[in-house]
Amino acid sequence: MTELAPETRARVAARLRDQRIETASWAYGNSGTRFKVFPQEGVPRDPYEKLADAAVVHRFTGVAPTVALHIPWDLVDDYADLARHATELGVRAGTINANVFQDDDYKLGSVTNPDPGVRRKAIGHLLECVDVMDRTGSRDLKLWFSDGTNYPGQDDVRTRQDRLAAALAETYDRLGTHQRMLLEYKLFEPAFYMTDVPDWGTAYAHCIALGERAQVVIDTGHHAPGTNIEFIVAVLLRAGKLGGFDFNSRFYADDDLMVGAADPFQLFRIMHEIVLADALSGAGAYKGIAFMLDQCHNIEPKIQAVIRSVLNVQEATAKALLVDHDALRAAQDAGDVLGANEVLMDAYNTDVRPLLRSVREDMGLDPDPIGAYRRSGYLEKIRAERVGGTQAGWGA
Ligand code: LRH
Ligand code: MN
Repeated sequence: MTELAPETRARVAARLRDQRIETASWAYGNSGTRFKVFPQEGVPRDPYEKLADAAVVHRFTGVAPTVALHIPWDLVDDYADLARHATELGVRAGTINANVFQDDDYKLGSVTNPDPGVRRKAIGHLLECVDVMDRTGSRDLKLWFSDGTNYPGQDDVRTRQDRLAAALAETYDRLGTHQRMLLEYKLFEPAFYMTDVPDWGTAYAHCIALGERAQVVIDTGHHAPGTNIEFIVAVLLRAGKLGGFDFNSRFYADDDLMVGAADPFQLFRIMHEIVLADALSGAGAYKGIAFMLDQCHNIEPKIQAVIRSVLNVQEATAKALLVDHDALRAAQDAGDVLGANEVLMDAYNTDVRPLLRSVREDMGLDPDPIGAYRRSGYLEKIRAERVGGTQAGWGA
């Protein structure tokens, strides 16, 4: 691709400056697999320290001003004080994630559990998370349910869907007018026969039944191998039901690796659908799609991995913004199969790193965020300071 025309560069640069990517508090804590959690020096011991690390990501990237919280992993006495602390650090509390997947009572399910007392307890937690949103000023409540069964016949599918619908409706009714419910689906794990919200269709059906402030979240690691995720993006956009993304990447299952690491072309195809629909920023046709990272950095340095992930999303977005939509549409309308594909691949094969470096300079940032972070000595500082106490983790 030839040198960018000044107006193209200006248009793309403006969109990249306005991009907003939400990082996840739990990505800064220890995480692992059922085999092992490898603790790392300098890991935060509480939500305040997690916010400090997230603020460093925002300081060097300029596009990560909000941090998703997970309750009770980010349990504090005073959520308003935590939100104030975030603001002092230059970030904001973002999406509130409920957790009804780690309590002993939820072995046979949380909101779908056969035991009405357990369902009541689970709904109670969802309502408490809305209380937290009221104090942190968060717009979105994200709900992922590990609920499911392991053997055919273990429980009745339609009855569990009824229980789920009732819990979602009660929680939806508790939301304020400026608040949204984001329903996340996942094909399997920890349940291995049936998951109650396994796919976009099930999530979509529940969101339709609930109302306009119920939207679907696409976690890029939650699909069967070979799933065309950008197709789901396009369909949910068209239906006005795409609430956001949990970005990560995977080679096999819900690996929660750095977004774009395993399949940068897939991330580009997803961002192409977003840009094509003018859904990148809240200003476009689609209001407030949340672009969130939901990852676990089991063996790699966590803060640097989050910065790398933000850069991967920026690079995929920049390539998508370079797609010549008019040429693409013309080739598509002409049935020019290879021509249309070439328009897309031309953008994908463009090295956008020089453009992003200059956009960062425009923003008063170091063009090389990872280099700047490594030179900052922040990791050495937290390794020295954060001694003692209990390192944060999934608590599983
Ligand atoms: C479930 C999930 C969900 C979160 C959790 C941290 O796999 O993607 O979004 O609550 O990871
Ligand atoms: Mn997720």
